Amino acid sequence: MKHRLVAVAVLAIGASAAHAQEVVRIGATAPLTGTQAHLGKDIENGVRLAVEEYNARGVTLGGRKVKFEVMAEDDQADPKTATTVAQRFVDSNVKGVVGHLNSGASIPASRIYNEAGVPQVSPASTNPKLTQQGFKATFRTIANDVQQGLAIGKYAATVLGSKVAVIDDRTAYGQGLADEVVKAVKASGGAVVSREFTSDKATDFAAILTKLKAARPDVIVYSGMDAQAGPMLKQIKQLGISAKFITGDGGCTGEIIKLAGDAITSSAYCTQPGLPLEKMPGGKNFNERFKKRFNADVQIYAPYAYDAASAIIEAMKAANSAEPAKYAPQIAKVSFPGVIGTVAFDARGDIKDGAVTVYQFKAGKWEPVQ
Ligand code: ABU
Repeated sequence: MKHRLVAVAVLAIGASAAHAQEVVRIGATAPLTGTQAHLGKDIENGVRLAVEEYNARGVTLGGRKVKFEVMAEDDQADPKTATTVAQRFVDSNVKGVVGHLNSGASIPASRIYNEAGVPQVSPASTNPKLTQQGFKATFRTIANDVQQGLAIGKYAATVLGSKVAVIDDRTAYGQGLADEVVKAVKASGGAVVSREFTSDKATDFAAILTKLKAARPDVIVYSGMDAQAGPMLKQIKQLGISAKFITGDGGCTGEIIKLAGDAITSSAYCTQPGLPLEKMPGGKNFNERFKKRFNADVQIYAPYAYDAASAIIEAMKAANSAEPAKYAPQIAKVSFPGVIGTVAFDARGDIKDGAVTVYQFKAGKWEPVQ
């Protein structure tokens, strides 16, 4: 009798061990409060959708069923907070991180991930420096600002007008992109007639716009986020400046349309690294699943965040392990059909074949023009 009880107990323990799931934590970080929260939530939701769909399909690593869990953290678009968040992820045994949104957050945080050996895949940080540091497990699923700056500068100088004024927000993203724009304007035969800067917290642009007006630009390039670009468009109208306006992905959102009100017209343009959502190979289907799950529209970065989380999980599957030391080298080798297209990285960790799309504001929304 005693032997039978022991046997039953052993069987029960064996069965529960076989069913026990190993929890694998994936970090998702971006500004989840403040003026960029709509973009940060877009990233968090993209990661959540990927994780939920992999969990539903079921993933087994090293013979054990795993359950992926998202640990979401607010970096407040702040470089110092981003490093605190990065350390919190490392201390919480997070196996991979999707983030950050802002280049100014991703770059300092990447040092902490690199030292701890935790892979980082940014879905939004476009400053080229992020992947130029020589870190082996730093990747991004979005084209960088060398490509985006070239597209903006060339389009501004050759299509919108040869006299170009450039304003940036002095963040790693804004300043880095503006530098690339200036190079491209000059290379395209245009002239930079004014170069001004503001900050990513500013709301009043009257002084720099008044100064810039005197240079009579054909086009104003704003390199920063929608929270500044929207009010800036209003103040451009108030000052009677008739120049065209173009901004990068940080301002290429639905939010800028709300913030600018009737000051946004068909003279406004923007760019996004990547294809329009409806032209991404998996875009239409992703959009439907995203809307159904979150009752929210995709802003910009959700497909890139979904594919970033997928790249981490596909690499774990290839390594048959969630241990960063084992699966990190596999991220460099992934090649799978993502929402945005084929997800594969070059030797630096940048997405291969990153495209840039130019949009014009028409009939109440952004329409791709090139
Ligand atoms: N790519 C635009 C916003 C994010 C960044 O700082 O790079």
